[in-house]
Amino acid sequence: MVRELPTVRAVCPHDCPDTCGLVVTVDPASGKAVKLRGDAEHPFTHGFLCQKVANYLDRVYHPGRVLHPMRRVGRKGEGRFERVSWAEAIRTIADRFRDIAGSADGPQAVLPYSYAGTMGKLMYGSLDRRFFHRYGASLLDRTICATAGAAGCDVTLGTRAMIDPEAAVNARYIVNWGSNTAVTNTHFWRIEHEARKRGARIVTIDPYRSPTAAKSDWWIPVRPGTDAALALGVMHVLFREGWLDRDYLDNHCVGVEPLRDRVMSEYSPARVAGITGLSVNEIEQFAREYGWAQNLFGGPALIRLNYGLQRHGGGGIAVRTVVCLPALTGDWRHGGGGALLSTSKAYPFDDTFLTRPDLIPRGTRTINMTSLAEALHGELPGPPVRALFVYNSNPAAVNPDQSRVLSGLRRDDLFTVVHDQFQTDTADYADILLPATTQLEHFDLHGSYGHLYVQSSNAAVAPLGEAKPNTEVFRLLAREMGYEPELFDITDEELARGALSSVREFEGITLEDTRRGPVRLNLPAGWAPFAEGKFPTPSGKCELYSEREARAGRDPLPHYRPPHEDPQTRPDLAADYPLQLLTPPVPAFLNSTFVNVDKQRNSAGGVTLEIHPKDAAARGIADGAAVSVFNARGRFRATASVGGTVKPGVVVSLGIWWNRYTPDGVNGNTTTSTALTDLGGGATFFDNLVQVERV
Ligand SMILES: Nc1nc2c(c(=O)[nH]1)N[C@H]1C(S)=C(S)[C@@H](COP(=O)(O)OP(=O)(O)OC[C@H]3O[C@@H](n4cnc5c(=O)[nH]c(N)nc54)[C@H](O)[C@@H]3O)O[C@H]1N2
Ligand SMILES: Nc1nc2c(c(=O)[nH]1)N[C@H]1C(S)=C(S)[C@@H](COP(=O)(O)OP(=O)(O)OC[C@H]3O[C@@H](n4cnc5c(=O)[nH]c(N)nc54)[C@H](O)[C@@H]3O)O[C@H]1N2
Ligand SMILES: [Mo]
Repeated sequence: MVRELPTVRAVCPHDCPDTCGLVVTVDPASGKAVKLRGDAEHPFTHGFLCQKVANYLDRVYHPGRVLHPMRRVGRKGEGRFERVSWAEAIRTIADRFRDIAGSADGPQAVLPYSYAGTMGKLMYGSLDRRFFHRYGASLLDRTICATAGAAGCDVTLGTRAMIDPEAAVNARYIVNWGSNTAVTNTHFWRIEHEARKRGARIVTIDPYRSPTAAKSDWWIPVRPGTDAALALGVMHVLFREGWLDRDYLDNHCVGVEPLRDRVMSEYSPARVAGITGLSVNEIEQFAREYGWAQNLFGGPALIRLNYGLQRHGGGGIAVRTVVCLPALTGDWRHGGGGALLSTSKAYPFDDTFLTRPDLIPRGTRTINMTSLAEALHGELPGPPVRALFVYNSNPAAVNPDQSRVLSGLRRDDLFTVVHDQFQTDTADYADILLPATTQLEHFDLHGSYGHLYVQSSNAAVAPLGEAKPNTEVFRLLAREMGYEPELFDITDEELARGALSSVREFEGITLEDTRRGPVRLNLPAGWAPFAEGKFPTPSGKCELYSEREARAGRDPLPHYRPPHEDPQTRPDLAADYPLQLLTPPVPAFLNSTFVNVDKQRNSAGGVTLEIHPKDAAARGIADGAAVSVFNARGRFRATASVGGTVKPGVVVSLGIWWNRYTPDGVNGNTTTSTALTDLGGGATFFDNLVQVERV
């Protein structure tokens, strides 16, 4: 009887704000996990799991799991391997690392490459960082997802835009801004829904009629990359009509007058309409509803902004600009009002202890992960990249300018190690492929970027085959390299205990508590960090005007910066490639994770291209036709889906497919560029002009 078997509490490790609590049932006779469900007692995720993780056992017990260390026998990219022992694999890597360190190129010719395959504190970044710091490898700037928005928020607020997400039930005007909340943050969508039952209106600003936009009360189809202009137009109306919280502006903000002058002279609704593709009426109505939320809907406005608006050349300034809005209306005063990007900064984990930045040799270079194509082709300053160590990431599928990433990975003189649970597109290029444990096979400690609970994930089953957790791989490598035992002979539990240092938010929270279930940070219910100003900026205020930006030689005020590839400002480029392509994730996948699970891939269907009937007709493309999507960087095939999910001039192809499952072996990232955002050096996946033709 399954009901009587022991259960273990775990946590979903995936890169998603919800960080769900899991309960895993284990059959002691076989040592296998036989059932996995959501933790009904979890105060934020309430036992509901997305379709991907509800089927997590399909991933754990997938026949494609890498179970032993392997060595490449075929050509790079072919994916042919033979089994070797862990001892031999570790020795091979250490020998190569020692060789490189002793050569004229030095240890910086080794590039560690990782992102958020798991969000667990230990497996995301702990002994791996210590190892590469100790070795002296190049540092990696992890920009592929969130740095533009982080930098943008930082200018205005001094930290990420955040509130207590559970308090959002009190919001009465909720704006999903570049956020596919119903798909990418389902438990917060549930809260939005609860607020709607209490009278809230839900609006979604997105060039794509995403599932979230479709379920909202109002879809505002802004032109890609123009969100800052829209926010500035809203400010224009707020100043013009005097729909402002004067007291909040006077006491908690700097730069009100210069901002007013800027928006009154430069961002009239008529000009903003021309930039954003919205009508003057839409802009005026949105400004009125936003500025008058208290009167019209009986509660504060909340902007749930996310990543869509960040992935453009002006993504940093767009976020900086949008997060000025709640200061104008004073919505920060009210629990559940204001703006929410990420709660990650609410967790004061001791990352210095985990990663030991003091070990980094002075003068070590940093490589921006978004520039992997350039790094692999020797186009960055410093020594060539001679060895690449990939874990928690699948750059062959997720990185921009894919053709050049793949040609870089094909280099014969590059030594590539991949540590993963599966033989991904990237693993096909590995010289050494190492088997990784899944979340059910190791212990980890979790914060969240969508709620305020600390959790531990307990190991439910023994590692499958010879799989090892990330921490263990670096313990073995450190031992082989002869590194100091005091840095590496530390258990995962000891690492977790150290990360939970005794700062206020963790006071009284022990590791043992977190192993029994989610523990809320010591923050009051309805936590509203900026209710009384107290912004962690240099001035201590919300910086509408930023002295720091001025000193950095940038415009100190919010402004609109067009995308790199903007049909309005780059008519030369648009003459050949007139359509703005967006490639956000399909609900069945988590970035490129789960693409190899049949149930998920079948539910995703195939590679599609959503296109407006007018753009389709102009190209002789019928619904269901095979099309080719291309620009100067690359070309991929898709099936046309002609309809009203996009405006003319915009096309959408959901991803992120593994290349091997696409019609022609490359995914949408074959067209995306490695150009960076204005602030934060972030990726610009959605800033991408293409042409489409019938095949
Ligand atoms: N199911 C599922 N959930 C996920 C993920 C996943 O892959 N699958 N990924 C996780 C990760 S790593 C992240 S970072 C988050 C991402 O979470 P979100 O930011 O919510 O997700 P995206 O789909 O990347 O982007 C949101 C929307 O922005 C729109 N968009 C594109 N360009 C613009 C623009 O210029 N302006 C505006 N206003 N909107 C624009 C897109 O059309 C898209 O619908 O989700 C996490 N959750
Ligand atoms: N075109 C386009 N490209 C995008 C995006 C987009 O919207 N459009 N989204 C971008 C975003 S938001 C992000 S965050 C990135 C995501 O890019 P990545 O961080 O590379 O994410 P995944 O594709 O999910 O790949 C994670 C890999 O880590 C492995 N893994 C999981 N757990 C572990 C573990 O414990 N140990 C080890 N060693 N490996 C593990 C998984 O099996 C998987 O292969 O992609 C970006 N790329
Ligand atoms: Mo992400």
